Amino acid sequence: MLIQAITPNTTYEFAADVRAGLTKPGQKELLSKYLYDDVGSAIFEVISHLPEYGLTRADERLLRRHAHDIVDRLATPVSVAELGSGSGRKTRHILEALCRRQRTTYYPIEISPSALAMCERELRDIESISILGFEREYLDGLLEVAAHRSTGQHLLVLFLGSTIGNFDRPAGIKFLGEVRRILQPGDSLLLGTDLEKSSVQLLAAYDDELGVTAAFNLNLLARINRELGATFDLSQFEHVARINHETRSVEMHLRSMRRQTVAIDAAELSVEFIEGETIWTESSHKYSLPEVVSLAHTAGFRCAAQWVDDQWPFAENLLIAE
Ligand code: AVI
Repeated sequence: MLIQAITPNTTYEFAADVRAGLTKPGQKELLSKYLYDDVGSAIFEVISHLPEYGLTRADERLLRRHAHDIVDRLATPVSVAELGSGSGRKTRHILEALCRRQRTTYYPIEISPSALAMCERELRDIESISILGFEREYLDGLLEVAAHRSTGQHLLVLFLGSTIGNFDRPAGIKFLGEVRRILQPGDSLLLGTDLEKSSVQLLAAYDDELGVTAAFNLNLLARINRELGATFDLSQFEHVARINHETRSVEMHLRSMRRQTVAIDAAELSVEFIEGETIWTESSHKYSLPEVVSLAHTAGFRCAAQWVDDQWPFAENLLIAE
């Protein structure tokens, strides 16, 4: 697999984002994309196996059960681009169904080089597949993939695992609109969305008994210590999951257990925390089926089909660019 590398000044950008988030008046925050360094990505992989967190298994079940139906509905010939490929395990079902019909090029787009490498290892044995990975942000990568397409070649974009839920609703619609602008009419987007469920089920999923999600969240502070020379004492922060009924999301926070000051060298910053104050690190928005149809429409897609899991409320939505 060819991985097209970029070398942005990521430490500088990370430090600037941390400074902006921790000096915000009111609620302090850190961007959820920084949860996924190599350690965070490995912990997320463990989360996906937790009994309380059914999301990833529902996503995979749907893809396994309906891959042929999904592929039958696509305009062909088609190449596949995936936004955030992760390990590639779920994608195998779609790629195998497609490779039975045609030789297929698969473009995983990932900011994590280790995830790209893992995905290549997972999928390279599929017959009739070519894999060309892009170490890029989603939209930059998709622009490059679109530039590679030949005349008459359609694109299927995969945005699985309800990653869309980590955007707030307006940002999610804006993002889908940007994806749509890169596509051509008849191209498709397979969008995974976690559906609304009870608060009890959500709190268990985002604050599991074993403390894996807590470790995933706290790793963000450990990462800032490692990469930006900060002095966060991890034993003085605790993971909190809370439901936000207004935004229909579950939020992750890190709560300061006492009054404390933390220095962050690379951000030239010293931050004060009062006891009980939180840093907001992630929101996971939950959807209804009609809402997905309507947000797809707003972004310039027609929703051609929805498949819903029978064990964990989750939907795979096939959207066609109009
Ligand atoms: C990647 N994303 C869809 C996960 C979610 O459920 O929002 C990330 C996650 N955060 C805590 N657990 C899992």
